[in-house]
This record gives sequence, C-alpha cells and structure tokens, in this order.
Amino acid sequence: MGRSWRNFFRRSEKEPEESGPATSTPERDTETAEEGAGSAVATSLQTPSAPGAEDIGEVDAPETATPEEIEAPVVDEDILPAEETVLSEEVEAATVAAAEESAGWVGRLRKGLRRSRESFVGQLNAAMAEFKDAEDEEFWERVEEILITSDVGVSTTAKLVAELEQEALERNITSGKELRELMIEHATRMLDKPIEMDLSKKPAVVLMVGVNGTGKTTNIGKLVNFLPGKVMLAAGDTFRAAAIEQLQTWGERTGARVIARERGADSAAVAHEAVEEAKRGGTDVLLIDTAGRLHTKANLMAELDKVRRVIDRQLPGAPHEVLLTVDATTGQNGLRQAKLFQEAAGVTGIILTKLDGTAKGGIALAIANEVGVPIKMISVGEQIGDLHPFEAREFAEALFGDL
Ligand SMILES: Nc1nc2c(ncn2[C@@H]2O[C@H](COP(=O)(O)OP(=O)(O)OP(=O)(O)O)[C@@H](O)[C@H]2O)c(=O)[nH]1
Ligand SMILES: [Mg+2]
Repeated sequence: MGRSWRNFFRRSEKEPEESGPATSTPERDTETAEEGAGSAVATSLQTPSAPGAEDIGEVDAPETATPEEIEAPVVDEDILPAEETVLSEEVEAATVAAAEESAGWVGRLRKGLRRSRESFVGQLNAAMAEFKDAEDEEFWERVEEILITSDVGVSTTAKLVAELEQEALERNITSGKELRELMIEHATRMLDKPIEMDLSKKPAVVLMVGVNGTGKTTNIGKLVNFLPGKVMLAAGDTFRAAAIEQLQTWGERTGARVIARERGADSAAVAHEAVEEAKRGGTDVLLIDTAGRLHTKANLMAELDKVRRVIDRQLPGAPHEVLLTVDATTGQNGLRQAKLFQEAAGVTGIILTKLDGTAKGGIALAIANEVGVPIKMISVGEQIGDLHPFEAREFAEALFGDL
C-alpha cells in the first residue's frame, strides 16, 4: 500500500555509496534516508521538463529591498493569503514523535478530508443510492454540482463526468457501488503522473516556491529527513527575519548546514553562495527556500526568475526541481497559484499541503487536469512524518471511497 520514499528519488548511479545522512541526529529518519539512497536505478518514470519556464522572457530583476520596503504590505495580490505565518510551536514539540506516526498518514488524510467528506460524501452517497441507469441526465447534473462544490472546478468536473457517463453507458452500469468504483478508477487515471524527483546530479538543486503560508519552509524541513545523502539548505527568503530563523531551526533539527544572510539581502546572492558551497563541499542535495510574498506579484516572480537564472549560470541545468507548495484549503485559489507559478517559475512538481485541514481535496483533480505538473507529495500535518509521496489511487480512494 502506498508509494514509499524508496523509489521516489532518482539518483545518480555513480555515487550511491556516498549517500547517507550528512549528520545523524536522533530526529533524522536514517533508515528511510538510506533506503532512498539505495534506489540508484531510475525507474521508467520521467520528470517532465519545466513547462512555461521560457514564456516570461527577460524580466528586470528587482533591486534589493530597503527595510522600509520590506515592511510594506502586499498591495495587489488577491491570490496571497492575508496573514503572516510563523513557525508553529507544535512543530517544535512534535518532531521526534512524528516519524512514528507516519504509518497512519492515510488515516490522517481521510480524517482531514472527512470534514468536507461528510457533506461531500453524504451528498455523493445520496446521489449514488438513487442511481439506476446511466441515461439519467439529472443524475449526472447532480454529480457535477457535487464535484464542483468540492473544488474539482468546472472544466475538470465536465471532463470527469463526461468520461464516467460514457463508460457507465458502455458497460451498462446500474449500481451505485460499481459507479463509485468507476469514479475512483477515473480519478486515479487523472491523478496518476510521474512523481519521481530527479536528484541524479550532484549537487542536485531543488528550489521551493509558493505563496506565503503554503508550507515551503516547513516542508523543506520535513523533506531533509527523507533525502538521501548530504543535504544543505539555503535561506533564500530574505524578506522576513523570521523566515531565516525558521530555516535555521530546521537546520539545527535535521543536522543540515544552512546558508543564510541577513534580512533584506539579495535572494539571488544567497542562492549563488549556496550553490558554490554545495559544489565545493560535496553536497548531494541543495534545498533553496524562497519568499512567498514581496511587495507585488510581479516583484515575486521577477525575483524567482533572477534566482533561477543565477543558479543556472553557475550550474547549467539547475535547479533540477522546482517544487511549488499549494495549500489545499484555499481551493480554486490554489489552482490559480499553480498556473501562475508554472508559467513564471518553471515548476516541476507540486506539494499539496494541509490536507489534514479543511481541504475538500477536489483541488488535486483540478491541478492534475489543468496544470501540466504532477503532484509529487502531499502534506497532512506539521510533523516530520506528515510528508508523503503522492499516490493517485490512495488519494482517489480517500476522496471518493465509501465512508
Ligand atoms: N496543518 C498543517 N499545517 C501545515 C502543513 N504544512 C505546513 N503547515 C503549517 O503552515 C504554516 C506555514 O508554513 P510555512 O512552512 O511557514 O509556510 P511558507 O510557505 O514557508 O510561508 P512564508 O515563509 O510566509 O512564505 C506553519 O505553521 C506550518 O507548520 C500541513 O500539511 N498541515
Ligand atoms: Mg517560509
């Protein structure tokens, strides 16, 4: 059951023996890290190239912000969450216990989705109970409404329901039970994409992007524990002092070295220094945190573009992965963010976060169908064990399965 971390990372076949945690700490899940390190052979899964990365053309990079500018509020963003976020104290307290809890992560996913599932599945159950034949147009309209209200969105719902209707007709399905299984199958097909992370280069550079509060920094911290080899972190979010400290805390906790400069420093300069250090120090994976908010969306995208260009100049082909965190509780807003970042930042994978919260979960289908980027991981809590490789079938079952 479930996809493990073992085959998740595509590693270079040259230096598997060098892999292993950089610094062993009690918190670090060394067993998992070593398992991952052992999976040197790439599977047939291919990581897609960064789509849209070339579309935005040259953008003037923003100057380094002055302190006054740093305090200035975001002005033009409807896609950005309103509140500032800080590292939760719960994360501090729960680090050690977290890995042990990870076995129950599907349960956490189900529990998280239940809040919406109770109404969503309740409605779906009621509709399914009345299902008799696939020619009943009213039935399909009802299913459409239910899906749209659970964040699947209009166009993805239309596609899913059209496929379902066609197959139900062809196979002459007459029971709700069979139809539900068909729904799970179709959702699985829609969600099932290559999720493997390409860490075959040394150093492999992973850039974490996403709007503020979606879980970039926290999930960098969690990811360190599963990454094979020597890991380094870079505090590329120089917008807030707390963001730098937050990453440093994760560094202390996981034993990963952190490259940081002072608040207000040029983010691209931090990335530059980190790549140099990673090259020099035999780092296997460099994870770079970025800001989730600047004064404007244009500033943010220009900064990300500058960071990417600086990294690529130093290490052609890098960053090898650009991971976007999307807070699943923000519904269709998350879909807009995914489209925006895909175009501007060349995202190669999405981490869908806060699925333990009030998320309706349907956003995963919308992203899978409408954004050409795979969901690679899901996060179902603030603890280290709450980050998991995305598994399409499991997710579809958690979403559409019977209560
Ligand atoms: N419940 C829950 N909380 C999460 C999850 N992922 C992250 N968080 C919490 O969400 C808050 C924001 O996470 P951060 O990692 O700071 O988000 P960020 O994207 O780095 O935010 P900025 O630095 O402001 O751009 C923190 O309190 C995290 O602990 C999750 O899967 N579930
Ligand atoms: Mg952050």
